[in-house]
Amino acid sequence: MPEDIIGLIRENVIQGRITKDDEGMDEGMVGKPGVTELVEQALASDLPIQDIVTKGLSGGMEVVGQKFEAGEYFIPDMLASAEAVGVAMEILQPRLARSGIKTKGTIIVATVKDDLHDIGKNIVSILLRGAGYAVKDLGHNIDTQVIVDAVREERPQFLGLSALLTSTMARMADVIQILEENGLRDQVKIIVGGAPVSEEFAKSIGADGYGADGFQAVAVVEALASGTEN
Ligand code: B12
Repeated sequence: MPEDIIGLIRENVIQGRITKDDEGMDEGMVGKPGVTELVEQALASDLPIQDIVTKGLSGGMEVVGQKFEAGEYFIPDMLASAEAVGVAMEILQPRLARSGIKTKGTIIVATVKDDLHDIGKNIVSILLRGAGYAVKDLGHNIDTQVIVDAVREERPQFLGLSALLTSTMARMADVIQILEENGLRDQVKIIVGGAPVSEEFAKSIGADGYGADGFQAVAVVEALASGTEN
């Protein structure tokens, strides 16, 4: 059943199993398809990439977060799942990337200072590239001044900021404030995202847009580009 493939991808992200040879958390998993084999099966079955990403990969990471919070998972477990998502996105990337298309605009993305979470930002980057934008990914744990300097030098149309910790969300406001102080705020549209970020928070710090997931990130950028955002 094709729908089950998505469920199995989700389960194997939770197990942190990249290939059929991996053990995972539960016993008796060796030999069963891992994320790599399952994502390839999903593509061969023409399952929507949006479902693979949101229900399979992000859905799995959501459960991993719950398990970490419950004290059931530890950092190495989170990392194993994170790696499985990274491998899956590498497989999906060629399907998402459009070749030979004139870029619609440039976007700089970064995870803010003191925040090491980069899976969500990477997904956003891949989907934006797939939608035809030239993405410059500065990486994670990026100093506020480095982001500001990149905006000054590269003059992108968009800046996408990611934060996964309540303690690092405020760095997004810092970036906006320093861009303002340097007279650079008006030349770039800023979108923000990450699990603790909300539409309200985005508005409160003066961002131009918020996306709850990678697909929304693309929709928000497209709306800002065409001036149809509210
Ligand atoms: C994987 C993970 C890690 C990995 C990160 C590996 C990596 N390379 O990214 C590691 C092990 C390093 C890690 C470390 C820590 N983590 Co952690 N981690 C997670 C976990 C389980 C999953 C995050 C993830 O990848 N989600 C999947 C992706 C696809 O979703 P996403 O990031 O939300 O991104 C989507 C959207 O948010 C949106 N989006 C994201 N960015 C952007 C940007 C823009 C512009 C837009 C528009 C949209 C957008 O689109 C994305 C794609 O759909 C979360 C739990 C959770 N539910 O979030 C905890 C979580 C974020 N971690 C947490 C904690 C506490 C930590 C540590 C402090 C643990 C510790 N004691 O050391 C450290 C902090 C390290 C640091 N300084 O950053 C807490 C944060 C609590 C809080 N309120 O702040 C969480 C919520 C777990 C929990 N429930 O307790 N973590």
